[in-house]
Amino acid sequence: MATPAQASTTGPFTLPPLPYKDDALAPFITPNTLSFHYGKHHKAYVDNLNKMSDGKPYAKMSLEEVVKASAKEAADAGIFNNSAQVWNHTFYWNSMKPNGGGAPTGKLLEKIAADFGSVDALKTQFAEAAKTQFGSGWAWLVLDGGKLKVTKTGNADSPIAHGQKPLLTCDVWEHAYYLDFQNRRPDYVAAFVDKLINWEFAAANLGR
Ligand code: MN3
Repeated sequence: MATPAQASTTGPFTLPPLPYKDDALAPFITPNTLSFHYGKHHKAYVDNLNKMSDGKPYAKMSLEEVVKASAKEAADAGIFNNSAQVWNHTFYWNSMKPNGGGAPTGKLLEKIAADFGSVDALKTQFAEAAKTQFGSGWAWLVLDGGKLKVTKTGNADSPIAHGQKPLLTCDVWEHAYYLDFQNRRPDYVAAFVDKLINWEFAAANLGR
């Protein structure tokens, strides 16, 4: 029983709509998980960011600019954590699609073959990063200095704060999977890699 999320109505930062219906990723990610993860967690980051940035120069910046600027200011860790979590979550929703998984094509496939050897090698590395991120965080496929790499970040941290260009991400905070998989993070990660990845989104992020 999903509760429709309320769009934030105060402040410059908004909660973007989910790119699919809340039952679109079932049975791997259920409407119950999406209603909490998107409707509560993601929304709370937006609301917190609006409160924390009120009256500050950050309120006039784009979300991506806020992430990059606040990453350099230790005193603005709260702004960084909430802005990066807003950005990371929107990117995560788009990294998945109904009937996802499979394999990429075209330029992305060629680039993966060049930088990882094969799609299976990339999938294995990505799953390993997602499973071994200690505690809360994210696994990523990024473009870094012209080369595709698998990375992981802790808590709210985001590759966009480190000069890398993300192509895909998997949220490995417990709130992403605990209602559906309990402590079985490896099963959630396997479902993400095999059934949910949106390779068209990754290809669009790689660019032409
Ligand atoms: Mn999350």
